Order: sequence, then C-alpha cells, then structure tokens
Amino acid sequence: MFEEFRLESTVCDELIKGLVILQDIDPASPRKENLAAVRELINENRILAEFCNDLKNSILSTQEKGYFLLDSNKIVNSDEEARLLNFLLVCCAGEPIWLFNDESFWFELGVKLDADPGRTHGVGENKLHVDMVGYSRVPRLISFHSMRKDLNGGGMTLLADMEKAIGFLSDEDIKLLSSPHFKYWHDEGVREVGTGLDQFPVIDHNSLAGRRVYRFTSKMDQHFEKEGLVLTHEGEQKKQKIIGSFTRLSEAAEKVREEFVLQPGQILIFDQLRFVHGRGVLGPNQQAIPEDKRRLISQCYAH
Ligand SMILES: O=C(O)CCC(=O)C(=O)O
Ligand SMILES: [Fe+2]
Repeated sequence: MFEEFRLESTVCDELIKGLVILQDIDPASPRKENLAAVRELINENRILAEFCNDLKNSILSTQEKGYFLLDSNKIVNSDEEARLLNFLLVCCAGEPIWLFNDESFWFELGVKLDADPGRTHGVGENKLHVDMVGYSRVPRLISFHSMRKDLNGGGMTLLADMEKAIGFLSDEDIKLLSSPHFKYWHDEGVREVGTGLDQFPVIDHNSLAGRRVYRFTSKMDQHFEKEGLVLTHEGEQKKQKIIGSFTRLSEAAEKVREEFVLQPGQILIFDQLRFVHGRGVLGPNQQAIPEDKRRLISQCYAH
C-alpha cells in the first residue's frame, strides 16, 4: 500500500523555516515569478537540497516507488500553509506548470452534482487515465493535495503502475499499442504541454525524458466504434485486433490498480509516465452534504 515518505526532524525544521522565508508568496495562487525565491532557498540550504534530491529520486527513479506521499499536518497547521508547502515540494520535484494562465496554479477538484459522473467533479468513478494524454509533452508530475475527504466514505484515489500492467501483455499486444493507431480529444487552451497530437501510440516509446509515456485513458474505449478513435488502413479485422490489445491493457491496469483515501492534509506527487490515475465513486447521497463540505482535492502539474 502507499507509504508516507520518512521525513527526518532536521528536514521538518528546515521546511518550516523555509516557509517563513517564502511567506510573501500567495499560497492561493503562486506565480512563476516566485520560482526564483524557491530555487534560491533550496540551493542555499544543504539539508533542503538533499531532501529535494531524495524526493525527486523517489518519484522519478524506476528503482523507487514512483510517488511521494506526505502528511502536511506533521509540518504545518493550516490549509494555506499546506498549499505553500505543496508548492515548495512540487518545485523540489520538477518545474511547475501554469496550465491555463499565470493566475491559477491550483485546480480545485470539488464535487458537483450536475457534472458528468465519470469526469472531473463527478460523483461516479473517474476511470484510470493520464491527464493531457494526447499532448506531445504530457505533464510529468501531478500533485494531489487533499483538503477534504468524502464524508460518505467514497472518492478513493486510484493509481495503476503501467510498468507492472504491461507485464501482462503479449509482445504482439505491445507492438500494436506501440503504433500510432489512436486519437483523442484535446483540452482547449492549455499551455506548456507541447502540441496536441493528431494520432499517437498508447505506448509511446520515444516521447519524454528517455522514458516511454503511456498515452492511456480508459475513457477511450467507449468511443472506439462511434468516434473512430482507432485509426488503421488495414480494415475491420485489424481494428478489432487493436481494440483487443487496448482492452487487455485496460484489464491489466485494473488488475494492478491500488486505491486509497487521501486523508485531509496528505499530499501525493506521482510520476504520470509510470502511473495512470483515477477517482473511485463518491459515497451515496452527496446531495445531503453541503458543497463546501464535500470532497476537495487541490491539483497541480509539473514537468
Ligand atoms: O478527483 C480526483 O481525485 C481526480 C480527478 C481526475 O483525475 C481528473 O479530473 O482528471
Ligand atoms: Fe486526472
């Protein structure tokens, strides 16, 4: 199961001091201009610099777990301080991305009763996927900071390690999924993620940082037939073979998937080149919970 990062008390102390140094940053909307102060803090503090290296390594190294999990309550006392801590942690892990504009860094993943149940803000399961799946530069890192958990007991965070999942596939499946037979809709108006690809392989071997990226979203399969998301000139039989390979990858991802409730204050940063993620169904009767008491995850991205 998902383990928290073991934090030395000396590191805790330096993080607390660091947050005081960074107190001019608005935790609600950190700006690109704030990066210099964070970088300076990290570079000039040997303990923090080493901590950042360990953090980065635990997320990015294939020998390690592929994620970083921390209970911010052990370091700070308020949501605002926890946001600033999260910004610092994300800067340690990589290069933060302002995906839509310079003002908004956090995406508030709250629960809305009128949203599509299977998507962002919905009350159903948001099936395993990669965010910005069809962009040339998929954001390498996602951070989820739990502000509130679901009072009715749902809303698990789902993660599946695709390096494990492809272990269940045949060479032929891997070959078919490694060819650019797929397409998907692109989010509008996003920045810093490269270009939207017209077609792409689900297993993209030469994409980013010398690592393959799994351009995978479970949400694709329901559209295969109607929307023509599988591209091949070789006829219906080939198309069905490709869909078969995709289905087996989807099943393998479900098999290796792990789920857990992010507790309020917990911060999870994970590698999108390794893990696909999702959200478990919310507990029943969400309408009985006022909107400002419902599950809330604060999300951000980094390269
Ligand atoms: O709410 C969550 O925990 C995740 C939501 C998500 O992955 C998304 O909306 O893309
Ligand atoms: Fe997502």
